[in-house]
Amino acid sequence: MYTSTFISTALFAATVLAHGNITSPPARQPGPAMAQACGAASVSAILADGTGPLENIPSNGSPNCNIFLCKGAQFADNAALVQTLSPGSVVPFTAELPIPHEGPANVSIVDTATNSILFGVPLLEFDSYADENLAVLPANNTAFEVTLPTATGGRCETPGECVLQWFWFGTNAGQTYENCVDFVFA
Ligand SMILES: [Cu+2]
Repeated sequence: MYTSTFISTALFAATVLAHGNITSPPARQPGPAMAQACGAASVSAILADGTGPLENIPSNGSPNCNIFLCKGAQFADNAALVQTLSPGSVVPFTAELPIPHEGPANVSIVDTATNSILFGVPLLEFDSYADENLAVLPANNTAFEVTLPTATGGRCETPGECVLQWFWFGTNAGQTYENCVDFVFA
């Protein structure tokens, strides 16, 4: 009994580990505020595999929890990670994609109050990202940069208002990935 439980647990872990995430700049992490908003199970799911898709993260159904905004991660847990960025500057990103799934991806500035893209369009878009049929992924899938808008209209000057969001949807896998970098313009 013990042995079979151990084996099935090990297999499960091997199956679910590692799909992809942003490694730099620092992205929002789960914490006590997320446990409060979304339930402890959602935090446990991310701690078990920080690269898993949104679809693997249970929500408690609370109106305070939106897994489809920053994977449910809350600003209150990440105030120390806020990046101060200059309008018009170039921001390099690194990502890891241990299990690629072909599909569209983008990086955009998202208004966290409305979960909508600011400044009109994504800063960077891929029609086809993380194509597992390629022998080697293009270098720009895991190292890329975005140029921030110069005309900010006074937006994104308050910590928590805006995030730089990396979004990727693996079409055949039916898996959605998001990581959010908290920032302010200054
Ligand atoms: Cu995956």
